[in-house]
Amino acid sequence: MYINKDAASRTFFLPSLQHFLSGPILYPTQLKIYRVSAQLCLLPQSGLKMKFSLLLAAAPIASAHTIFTQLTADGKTYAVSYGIRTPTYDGPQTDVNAKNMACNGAPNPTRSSDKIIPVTAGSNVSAVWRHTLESGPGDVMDPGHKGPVMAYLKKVTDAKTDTGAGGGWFKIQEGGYANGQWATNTVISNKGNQVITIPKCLADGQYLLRAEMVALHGARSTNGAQLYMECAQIEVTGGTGTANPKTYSIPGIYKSNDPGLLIDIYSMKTTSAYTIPGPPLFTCS
Ligand SMILES: [Cu+2]
Repeated sequence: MYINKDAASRTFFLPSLQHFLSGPILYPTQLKIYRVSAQLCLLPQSGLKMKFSLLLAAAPIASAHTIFTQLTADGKTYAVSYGIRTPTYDGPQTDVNAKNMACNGAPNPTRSSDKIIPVTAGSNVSAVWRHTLESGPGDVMDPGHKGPVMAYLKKVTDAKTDTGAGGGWFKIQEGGYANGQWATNTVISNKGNQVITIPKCLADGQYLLRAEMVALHGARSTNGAQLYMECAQIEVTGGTGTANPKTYSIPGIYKSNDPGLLIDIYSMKTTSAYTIPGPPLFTCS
């Protein structure tokens, strides 16, 4: 079983196991984690040994967290990290009140970019998600990571330097839970592409495009939701400029006890309703 040697990867093991084991949910106290060079071996202390063997044989789990690594805009897919503030480690943000909830950052080493990507208002762009900066389309995120997917914009004077923290944000895309399917799983099956329509009614100029996936496998406890986000630096042209979106602060759009962030997803049924966190969706009409 090959996974990140970082201790944080322990947190992904449990949802992975929960995904593959339909029966009991395993908690850390039931497991002993052995570190063998770059590999981690999980050995059950009792009980589930046979299921474990099957799991180890059948499913080398290599996809844990995720990163918005590159943008496709106006038919062009830009290089990984081009115009996007990508981290070298794919960990989540978990404190909804942290400044780094805006465009990622510590504890994940997040790098700036001196590039700005041109985008035509009214077009669809794709935020491309990958497990790591080196992963391909078959390795987007562990499918046991289930939750909503969202995108936000903020108009800025200088997209290369604006930290993103503070007011000015509005939501332009969201997906939650419908018919037993989470939006994150739709992105995974779509080869990591989160399709986002850039509203036609925007004013031209520079924006930060914040794409976000949320994993709720640990969200039964406060701050257990894992939020993944990066900001792309874009220049919008062709907008009609008629938009006057109500804007919100990041941090500020989420509370740790939001029903969409503090939730036991394993008790949900196919027909269960789910409340997507954050402000209402902005649309032009
Ligand atoms: Cu993860």
